[in-house]
Amino acid sequence: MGVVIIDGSTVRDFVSDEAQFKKSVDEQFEALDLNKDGVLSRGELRKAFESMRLIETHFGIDVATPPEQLTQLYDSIFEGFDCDKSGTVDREEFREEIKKIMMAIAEGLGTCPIQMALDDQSLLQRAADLEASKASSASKASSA
Ligand SMILES: [Ca+2]
Repeated sequence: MGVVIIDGSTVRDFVSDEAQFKKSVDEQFEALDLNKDGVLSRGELRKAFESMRLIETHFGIDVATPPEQLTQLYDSIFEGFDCDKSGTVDREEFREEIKKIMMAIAEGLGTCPIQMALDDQSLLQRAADLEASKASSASKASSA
């Protein structure tokens, strides 16, 4: 968990860097695909969102959400990812939806930088890392 300062352009740059974005999202996908069958099931995706704690917390404060309401929420998230209604989420569907979510986050952040406490593996953390590495590689001669 680290604290980073990001704004909308940090996130947008990350999403538009296709190779980097694909690599990061693919890694997340593989980590989430617990039974390694190449697709995400309803349960696997639910675990992912539970671990991101996007829904149970509101600005870092736990809010009590009734279990049946949570299940409805997770179902609607799943439907959003499962474009072809196959009952599973494949790599492309996952990437497309993550892209939409990231762009929505970028939109929400706008041009006003905010501090966020992030999990080291989160995509927003990756976005911040990418920006930092670009900034540092621009200022020093290539030594890799
Ligand atoms: Ca799976």
